[in-house]
Amino acid sequence: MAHCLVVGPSVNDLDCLGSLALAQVLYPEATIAKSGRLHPGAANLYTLFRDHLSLGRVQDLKGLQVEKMIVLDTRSLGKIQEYLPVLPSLPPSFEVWDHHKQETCDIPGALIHEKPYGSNTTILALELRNRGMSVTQPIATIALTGIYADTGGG
Ligand SMILES: [Mn+2]
Repeated sequence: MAHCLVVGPSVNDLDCLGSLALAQVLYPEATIAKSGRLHPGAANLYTLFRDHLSLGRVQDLKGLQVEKMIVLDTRSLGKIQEYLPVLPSLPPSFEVWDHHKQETCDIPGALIHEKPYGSNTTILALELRNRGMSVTQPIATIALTGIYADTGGG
């Protein structure tokens, strides 16, 4: 059965957490995993909002057959290494949402959605708006924190 897995770079920062929160709305069928390591600010936000997030742990991915891996806020294979060893095989397809336009993508065959915005969360927020999708208040709060953190707010 085709299955999507959404991840961000390890360590997850606030922009990554914002991106994961919006991915939860964009990909309601997907499994979404958080890194085992969170930046201190992201760890605080996660503690406050964990009931609104459906983020699995890396160890829970064991044996998951992933048809497509959706990668947020990075395009570097090195930054998603944390998740790959627990999967039975390398996912056959990758989709990337990333704002690091100056970086080279080394994820094999990745389809890249990229915009030069200050925060990666903004790319996903605009995609949701384009699709006419709305988010709950807690998800919007997490997203705004990510945008604020990556655009000069902290
Ligand atoms: Mn970012």
